[in-house]
Amino acid sequence: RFYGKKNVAIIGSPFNGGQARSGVETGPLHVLEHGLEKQLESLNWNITSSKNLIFSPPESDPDEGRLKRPRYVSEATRAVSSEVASAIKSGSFPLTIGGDHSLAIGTVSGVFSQFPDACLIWIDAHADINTPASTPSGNIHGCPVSFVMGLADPCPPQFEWVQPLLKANKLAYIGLRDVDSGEREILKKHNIAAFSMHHVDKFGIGKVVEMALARVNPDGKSPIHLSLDIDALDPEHAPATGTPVRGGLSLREACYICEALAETGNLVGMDIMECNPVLGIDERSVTSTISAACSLVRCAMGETLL
Ligand code: 4U7
Ligand code: MN
Ligand code: MN
Ligand code: MN
Repeated sequence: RFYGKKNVAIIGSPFNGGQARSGVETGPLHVLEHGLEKQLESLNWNITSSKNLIFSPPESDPDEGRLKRPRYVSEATRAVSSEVASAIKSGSFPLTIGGDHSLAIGTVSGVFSQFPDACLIWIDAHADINTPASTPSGNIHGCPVSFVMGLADPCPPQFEWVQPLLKANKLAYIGLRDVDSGEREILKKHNIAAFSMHHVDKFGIGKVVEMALARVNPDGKSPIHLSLDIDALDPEHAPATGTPVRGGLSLREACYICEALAETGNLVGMDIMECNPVLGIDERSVTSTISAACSLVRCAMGETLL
Protein backbone atom coordinates (compact mmCIF):
# COMPACT_ATOMS: atom_id res chain seq x y z
CA ARG A 1 0.00 0.00 0.00
CA PHE A 2 2.71 2.49 0.95
CA TYR A 3 5.59 1.44 -1.19
CA GLY A 4 8.83 1.18 0.72
CA LYS A 5 7.13 1.84 4.03
CA LYS A 6 6.52 -0.56 6.83
CA ASN A 7 3.26 -0.44 8.79
CA VAL A 8 3.02 -0.14 12.54
CA ALA A 9 -0.01 -0.20 14.83
CA ILE A 10 0.65 1.57 18.11
CA ILE A 11 -1.35 0.01 20.94
CA GLY A 12 -1.22 2.33 23.93
CA SER A 13 -2.19 0.28 26.97
CA PRO A 14 -2.60 2.40 30.09
CA PHE A 15 -3.05 -0.52 32.47
CA ASN A 16 -1.88 -0.90 36.06
CA GLY A 17 -3.92 -3.86 37.37
CA GLY A 18 -1.04 -6.35 37.33
CA GLN A 19 0.74 -4.67 40.23
CA ALA A 20 0.09 -2.31 43.12
CA ARG A 21 1.72 1.00 42.23
CA SER A 22 -0.31 3.57 40.38
CA GLY A 23 1.29 5.71 37.69
CA VAL A 24 2.40 2.97 35.29
CA GLU A 25 -0.86 3.61 33.40
CA THR A 26 0.51 7.03 32.41
CA GLY A 27 3.48 5.43 30.65
CA PRO A 28 1.97 5.33 27.14
CA LEU A 29 1.02 9.02 27.15
CA HIS A 30 4.50 10.06 28.25
CA VAL A 31 6.16 7.90 25.60
CA LEU A 32 3.94 9.38 22.89
CA GLU A 33 4.43 12.93 24.18
CA HIS A 34 8.14 12.36 23.85
CA GLY A 35 7.56 12.25 20.09
CA LEU A 36 7.74 8.54 19.35
CA GLU A 37 5.33 8.74 16.40
CA LYS A 38 7.39 11.33 14.54
CA GLN A 39 10.53 9.37 15.35
CA LEU A 40 9.06 6.22 13.81
CA GLU A 41 7.87 8.13 10.76
CA SER A 42 11.38 9.36 10.16
CA LEU A 43 12.47 5.71 10.26
CA ASN A 44 10.11 5.17 7.33
CA TRP A 45 7.23 3.64 9.28
CA ASN A 46 3.65 4.30 8.32
CA ILE A 47 1.46 4.49 11.44
CA THR A 48 -1.71 2.63 10.48
CA SER A 49 -3.34 3.20 13.82
CA SER A 50 -2.48 4.69 17.16
CA LYS A 51 -4.91 3.79 19.89
CA ASN A 52 -5.04 4.44 23.56
CA LEU A 53 -7.07 1.56 24.94
CA ILE A 54 -9.49 2.17 27.79
CA PHE A 55 -9.60 -0.24 30.69
CA SER A 56 -12.06 -0.14 33.53
CA PRO A 57 -11.88 -2.36 36.58
CA PRO A 58 -14.84 -4.62 37.33
CA GLU A 59 -16.99 -3.66 40.30
CA SER A 60 -15.92 -6.69 42.25
CA ASP A 61 -12.65 -8.53 41.74
CA PRO A 62 -11.78 -10.76 44.70
CA ASP A 63 -8.41 -12.52 44.77
CA GLU A 64 -8.17 -15.90 43.07
CA GLY A 65 -5.94 -17.78 45.46
CA ARG A 66 -2.92 -15.46 45.70
CA LEU A 67 -3.64 -13.65 42.44
CA LYS A 68 -4.73 -10.02 42.74
CA ARG A 69 -7.29 -8.45 40.37
CA PRO A 70 -7.61 -11.57 38.19
CA ARG A 71 -10.76 -10.37 36.37
CA TYR A 72 -9.39 -6.93 35.57
CA VAL A 73 -6.11 -8.38 34.27
CA SER A 74 -7.91 -11.07 32.29
CA GLU A 75 -10.24 -8.61 30.56
CA ALA A 76 -7.48 -6.13 29.77
CA THR A 77 -5.10 -8.71 28.39
CA ARG A 78 -7.83 -10.34 26.36
CA ALA A 79 -8.56 -6.98 24.72
CA VAL A 80 -4.85 -6.42 24.05
CA SER A 81 -4.54 -9.88 22.55
CA SER A 82 -7.29 -9.14 20.07
CA GLU A 83 -5.78 -5.72 19.18
CA VAL A 84 -2.39 -7.32 18.56
CA ALA A 85 -3.88 -10.12 16.46
CA SER A 86 -5.89 -7.72 14.31
CA ALA A 87 -2.89 -5.46 13.80
CA ILE A 88 -0.95 -8.43 12.45
CA LYS A 89 -3.88 -9.58 10.31
CA SER A 90 -4.01 -6.15 8.70
CA GLY A 91 -0.28 -6.25 7.93
CA SER A 92 0.97 -4.03 10.73
CA PHE A 93 3.70 -4.50 13.31
CA PRO A 94 2.06 -4.34 16.76
CA LEU A 95 3.93 -2.01 19.10
CA THR A 96 2.34 -2.21 22.54
CA ILE A 97 3.19 0.48 25.05
CA GLY A 98 2.41 -0.31 28.71
CA GLY A 99 1.33 -0.27 31.29
CA ASP A 100 2.48 -3.07 33.52
CA HIS A 101 3.97 -6.30 32.22
CA SER A 102 0.88 -8.44 32.85
CA LEU A 103 -0.14 -6.98 29.47
CA ALA A 104 2.26 -9.44 27.85
CA ILE A 105 -0.32 -12.18 28.46
CA GLY A 106 -2.20 -10.32 25.74
CA THR A 107 0.66 -9.38 23.44
CA VAL A 108 2.20 -12.85 23.41
CA SER A 109 -1.22 -14.50 22.95
CA GLY A 110 -1.98 -12.18 20.05
CA VAL A 111 1.36 -12.64 18.31
CA PHE A 112 1.47 -16.41 18.75
CA SER A 113 -2.11 -16.81 17.52
CA GLN A 114 -0.88 -15.38 14.20
CA PHE A 115 2.70 -16.74 14.22
CA PRO A 116 2.57 -20.14 15.96
CA ASP A 117 6.26 -20.81 15.24
CA ALA A 118 7.41 -17.50 16.74
CA CYS A 119 9.96 -17.16 19.51
CA LEU A 120 9.90 -14.76 22.44
CA ILE A 121 12.83 -12.65 23.65
CA TRP A 122 12.14 -11.32 27.16
CA ILE A 123 14.39 -8.48 28.34
CA ASP A 124 13.85 -7.88 32.04
CA ALA A 125 15.47 -7.85 35.48
CA HIS A 126 12.79 -10.40 36.39
CA ALA A 127 11.70 -13.68 34.80
CA ASP A 128 7.95 -12.99 35.21
CA ILE A 129 7.33 -16.73 35.17
CA ASN A 130 5.73 -17.17 38.59
CA THR A 131 2.69 -19.42 38.64
CA PRO A 132 -0.44 -18.76 40.69
CA ALA A 133 1.10 -21.19 43.20
CA SER A 134 4.63 -19.74 43.27
CA THR A 135 3.96 -15.99 43.14
CA PRO A 136 5.31 -14.37 46.31
CA SER A 137 3.38 -11.14 45.70
CA GLY A 138 0.18 -12.14 43.91
CA ASN A 139 0.94 -9.43 41.34
CA ILE A 140 0.19 -10.81 37.91
CA HIS A 141 2.93 -8.70 36.24
CA GLY A 142 5.28 -11.26 37.78
CA CYS A 143 3.40 -14.16 36.10
CA PRO A 144 2.67 -13.50 32.40
CA VAL A 145 5.19 -16.00 30.99
CA SER A 146 3.79 -18.90 33.02
CA PHE A 147 0.29 -18.10 31.74
CA VAL A 148 1.22 -18.12 28.03
CA MET A 149 3.18 -21.36 28.56
CA GLY A 150 0.26 -23.05 30.30
CA LEU A 151 2.27 -23.65 33.48
CA ALA A 152 -0.53 -22.44 35.72
CA ASP A 153 -1.98 -25.71 36.91
CA PRO A 154 -4.84 -25.52 37.47
CA CYS A 155 -5.41 -22.51 35.24
CA PRO A 156 -7.32 -19.83 37.17
CA PRO A 157 -10.86 -19.73 35.75
CA GLN A 158 -10.51 -16.10 34.62
CA PHE A 159 -7.64 -17.05 32.30
CA GLU A 160 -9.10 -20.08 30.59
CA TRP A 161 -9.13 -18.12 27.31
CA VAL A 162 -5.29 -18.04 27.32
CA GLN A 163 -3.89 -20.73 25.02
CA PRO A 164 -0.57 -22.36 26.00
CA LEU A 165 1.09 -21.28 22.74
CA LEU A 166 4.65 -20.69 23.96
CA LYS A 167 6.97 -23.70 24.14
CA ALA A 168 9.93 -23.65 26.53
CA ASN A 169 12.46 -23.95 23.68
CA LYS A 170 11.11 -20.75 22.06
CA LEU A 171 11.76 -18.46 25.02
CA ALA A 172 14.99 -16.64 25.89
CA TYR A 173 15.71 -14.13 28.63
CA ILE A 174 18.40 -11.46 28.81
CA GLY A 175 19.14 -9.18 31.76
CA LEU A 176 17.88 -11.30 34.67
CA ARG A 177 19.07 -10.46 38.18
CA ASP A 178 16.08 -10.85 40.49
CA VAL A 179 14.61 -14.32 40.06
CA ASP A 180 12.44 -15.93 42.74
CA SER A 181 13.26 -19.44 43.93
CA GLY A 182 10.11 -20.94 42.41
CA GLU A 183 11.01 -19.27 39.13
CA ARG A 184 14.54 -20.71 39.19
CA GLU A 185 13.08 -24.17 39.48
CA ILE A 186 10.80 -23.59 36.50
CA LEU A 187 13.68 -22.23 34.39
CA LYS A 188 15.77 -25.30 35.24
CA LYS A 189 13.01 -27.84 34.86
CA HIS A 190 12.11 -26.61 31.37
CA ASN A 191 15.69 -25.89 30.33
CA ILE A 192 14.78 -22.32 29.37
CA ALA A 193 17.49 -20.13 27.82
CA ALA A 194 18.10 -17.62 30.59
CA PHE A 195 20.96 -15.12 30.34
CA SER A 196 21.46 -13.13 33.52
CA MET A 197 23.62 -10.06 34.09
CA HIS A 198 26.35 -12.53 35.09
CA HIS A 199 26.36 -13.86 31.53
CA VAL A 200 26.34 -10.33 30.11
CA ASP A 201 29.42 -9.54 32.22
CA LYS A 202 31.14 -12.80 31.34
CA PHE A 203 30.53 -12.98 27.59
CA GLY A 204 29.58 -9.46 26.58
CA ILE A 205 26.25 -8.45 25.15
CA GLY A 206 27.12 -9.33 21.55
CA LYS A 207 27.84 -12.95 22.39
CA VAL A 208 24.83 -13.21 24.72
CA VAL A 209 22.41 -12.12 21.99
CA GLU A 210 24.03 -14.57 19.60
CA MET A 211 23.69 -17.41 22.13
CA ALA A 212 20.07 -16.48 22.93
CA LEU A 213 19.09 -16.49 19.27
CA ALA A 214 20.95 -19.77 18.67
CA ARG A 215 18.85 -21.38 21.39
CA VAL A 216 15.40 -20.20 20.33
CA ASN A 217 15.87 -19.69 16.62
CA PRO A 218 18.63 -22.07 15.46
CA ASP A 219 17.65 -21.98 11.78
CA GLY A 220 17.09 -18.21 11.82
CA LYS A 221 13.63 -18.58 10.34
CA SER A 222 11.30 -17.99 13.29
CA PRO A 223 9.36 -14.77 13.66
CA ILE A 224 10.50 -12.99 16.84
CA HIS A 225 8.47 -11.10 19.43
CA LEU A 226 10.38 -8.79 21.77
CA SER A 227 8.95 -8.03 25.20
CA LEU A 228 10.96 -5.36 26.93
CA ASP A 229 10.55 -4.34 30.57
CA ILE A 230 12.25 -0.98 31.14
CA ASP A 231 13.53 -2.31 34.49
CA ALA A 232 15.98 -4.45 32.51
CA LEU A 233 18.00 -1.24 32.32
CA ASP A 234 20.09 -0.20 35.25
CA PRO A 235 18.09 2.26 37.39
CA GLU A 236 20.77 4.82 36.53
CA HIS A 237 19.30 4.90 33.02
CA ALA A 238 15.67 4.10 33.82
CA PRO A 239 14.84 5.03 37.41
CA ALA A 240 11.11 5.64 36.93
CA THR A 241 9.80 2.10 37.21
CA GLY A 242 7.94 0.09 39.84
CA THR A 243 10.45 -2.65 40.61
CA PRO A 244 13.95 -1.28 39.93
CA VAL A 245 16.92 -3.59 40.54
CA ARG A 246 20.49 -2.31 40.60
CA GLY A 247 23.20 -3.84 38.45
CA GLY A 248 21.32 -3.83 35.16
CA LEU A 249 21.93 -3.33 31.46
CA SER A 250 23.54 -0.13 30.30
CA LEU A 251 21.52 1.88 27.83
CA ARG A 252 23.93 0.83 25.08
CA GLU A 253 23.68 -2.86 25.96
CA ALA A 254 19.90 -2.72 25.79
CA CYS A 255 20.02 -0.74 22.55
CA TYR A 256 22.43 -3.32 21.15
CA ILE A 257 19.93 -6.12 21.86
CA CYS A 258 17.24 -4.20 20.00
CA GLU A 259 19.52 -3.39 17.07
CA ALA A 260 20.63 -7.01 16.77
CA LEU A 261 17.02 -8.20 16.77
CA ALA A 262 16.14 -5.62 14.13
CA GLU A 263 19.05 -6.88 12.02
CA THR A 264 17.56 -10.38 11.94
CA GLY A 265 14.69 -8.97 9.88
CA ASN A 266 12.40 -11.35 11.79
CA LEU A 267 10.84 -9.08 14.42
CA VAL A 268 7.04 -9.24 14.24
CA GLY A 269 6.05 -7.41 17.41
CA MET A 270 7.36 -5.46 20.37
CA ASP A 271 6.27 -4.45 23.86
CA ILE A 272 7.76 -1.64 25.91
CA MET A 273 6.50 -1.97 29.47
CA GLU A 274 6.70 -0.75 33.06
CA CYS A 275 7.64 2.92 32.63
CA ASN A 276 6.11 4.66 35.64
CA PRO A 277 6.61 8.43 35.33
CA VAL A 278 4.93 9.04 38.69
CA LEU A 279 7.80 7.24 40.44
CA GLY A 280 10.49 9.53 39.03
CA ILE A 281 12.06 11.54 41.85
CA ASP A 282 12.46 14.56 39.60
CA GLU A 283 11.83 15.74 36.06
CA ARG A 284 15.19 14.47 34.88
CA SER A 285 14.65 10.93 36.07
CA VAL A 286 11.30 10.80 34.29
CA THR A 287 12.75 12.17 31.07
CA SER A 288 15.71 9.79 31.10
CA THR A 289 13.40 6.81 31.58
CA ILE A 290 11.00 7.83 28.84
CA SER A 291 13.74 8.79 26.42
CA ALA A 292 15.46 5.44 27.05
CA ALA A 293 12.19 3.68 26.24
CA CYS A 294 11.86 5.63 22.98
CA SER A 295 15.49 4.87 22.06
CA LEU A 296 14.94 1.15 22.57
CA VAL A 297 11.84 1.16 20.39
CA ARG A 298 13.67 3.07 17.64
CA CYS A 299 16.62 0.66 17.77
CA ALA A 300 14.30 -2.34 17.45
CA MET A 301 12.52 -0.64 14.59
CA GLY A 302 15.47 0.06 12.41
CA GLU A 303 17.46 3.00 13.77
CA THR A 304 21.16 2.48 13.24
CA LEU A 305 24.15 4.49 14.44
CA LEU A 306 25.75 4.83 11.01
B1 4U7 B 1 8.00 -7.12 36.31
C1 4U7 B 1 8.37 -10.53 41.69
F1 4U7 B 1 8.54 -11.29 43.88
N1 4U7 B 1 9.11 -11.62 41.10
O1 4U7 B 1 6.52 -11.96 41.25
C2 4U7 B 1 6.89 -10.90 41.76
F2 4U7 B 1 10.16 -10.11 43.16
O2 4U7 B 1 7.06 -7.11 35.21
C3 4U7 B 1 8.58 -9.26 40.94
O3 4U7 B 1 9.22 -7.77 35.78
C4 4U7 B 1 7.88 -9.20 39.60
O4 4U7 B 1 8.32 -5.78 36.71
C5 4U7 B 1 8.27 -8.03 38.73
O5 4U7 B 1 6.13 -10.10 42.30
C6 4U7 B 1 7.38 -7.96 37.55
C7 4U7 B 1 8.87 -10.30 43.12
MN1 MN C 1 10.90 -6.43 35.63
MN1 MN D 1 8.57 -7.61 33.60
MN1 MN E 1 8.95 -3.86 37.03
